[in-house]
Amino acid sequence: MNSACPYCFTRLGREEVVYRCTSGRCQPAPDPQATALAGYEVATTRMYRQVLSETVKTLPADLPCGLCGGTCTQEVCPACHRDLPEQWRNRRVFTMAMAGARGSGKSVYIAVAVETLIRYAQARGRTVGPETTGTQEVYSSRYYKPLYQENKVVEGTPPIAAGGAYQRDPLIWSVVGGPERLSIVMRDLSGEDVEKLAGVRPDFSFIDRADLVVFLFDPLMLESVRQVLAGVIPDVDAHRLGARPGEVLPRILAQTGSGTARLALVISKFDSLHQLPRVSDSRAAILANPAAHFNQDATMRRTALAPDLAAAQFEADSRFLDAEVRALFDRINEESVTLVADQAARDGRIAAVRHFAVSAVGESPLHANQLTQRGISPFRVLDPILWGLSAKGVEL
Ligand SMILES: Nc1nc2c(ncn2[C@@H]2O[C@H](COP(=O)(O)OP(=O)(O)OP(=O)(O)O)[C@@H](O)[C@H]2O)c(=O)[nH]1
Ligand SMILES: [Mg+2]
Ligand SMILES: [Zn+2]
Ligand SMILES: [Zn+2]
Repeated sequence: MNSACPYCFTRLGREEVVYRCTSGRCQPAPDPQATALAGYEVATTRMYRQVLSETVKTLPADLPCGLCGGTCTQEVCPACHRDLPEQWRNRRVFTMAMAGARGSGKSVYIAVAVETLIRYAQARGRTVGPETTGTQEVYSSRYYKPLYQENKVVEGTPPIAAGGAYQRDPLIWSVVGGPERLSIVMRDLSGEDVEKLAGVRPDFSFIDRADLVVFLFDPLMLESVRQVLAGVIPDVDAHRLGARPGEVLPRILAQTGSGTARLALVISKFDSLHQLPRVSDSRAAILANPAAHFNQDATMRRTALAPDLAAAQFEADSRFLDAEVRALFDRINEESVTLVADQAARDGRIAAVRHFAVSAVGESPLHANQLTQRGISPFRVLDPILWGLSAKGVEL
């Protein structure tokens, strides 16, 4: 697993390097290629490329600027021209993107997955920390604080072209203590953007290049589930009800084609389905089955096992869960979602698809200002990420 650009997810070749002028004398100019891949205006200073050849056997650490005579020291992505973090070229980089309709739980998932990842890695003798101060700041103010300190419902992620689009910069986490330093890059998406996606878009091409696309399917968006659960689950988020997941997934899959990305097709807010046994519903019996894999979570228990054994158990458990969740899609009359994803895998547009069920919060919020009563109790949140990592040969 080579390094990859944390913005556009393009793998960095070992044969070329691009630097941009950092003398301070060259002014940034509008950059059409960078703008197209970003989805908003980007300006860059003059860039210079060096390719390995007969005469150049090693890549230089900087390049002279032909315009101002200064030195170009900032390495940028050859595709989208964005600045790469320091020492980035030699990292192993795992890239993942969150996808789903408005309110499907992407941002909450990121917050809870990061916290769980930190705890899980710690139990495995590793540390996970923010790679950049940007990640630290955005994560803390937009994800961690609202959820873990203020116990509030987080705000909808603004469209990327709008002001205040904090998701422009990816969240970058480094995992230290394993065989090699690993970086995990997460890109959050605005459901509003996703719902408007039409055709194949350069600014969404990172989805195709991602190692893992986590697509959140919110069961509460289904009329059939909503009606049954009315009265059991409060409707705090009714005002930001998004599109049906079945309409959104094809828009995401339309961005794929290279067969790189693995698709985790995830039923989010699974705690809400756990409420079905409380009401009289034909699906209650399956969901109430205590032996079902979607009623158990062994994530933290596996950390006590030897890595090989933990990986084997995870794989077996995850395959069972996949089958159960597939069957569940059938029971909620959304088998078309599974079919569309399977077709993309068969056509080689994505590398694979697997089904998951997660709950980030663990319960439905009663008020926008009170996210949980019992505190956040994540359920199976790491599964999609562990699956994606394991496919790349990384066993956390
Ligand atoms: N019951 C339950 N509700 C959840 C869970 N996770 C998120 N929610 C609810 O879903 C709402 C939306 O979550 P967000 O993470 O903001 O959704 P999003 O997908 O980021 O939405 P956009 O940013 O608009 O695309 C939250 O405010 C919670 O009320 C969960 O695990 N269980
Ligand atoms: Mg969001
Ligand atoms: Zn890039
Ligand atoms: Zn210059």
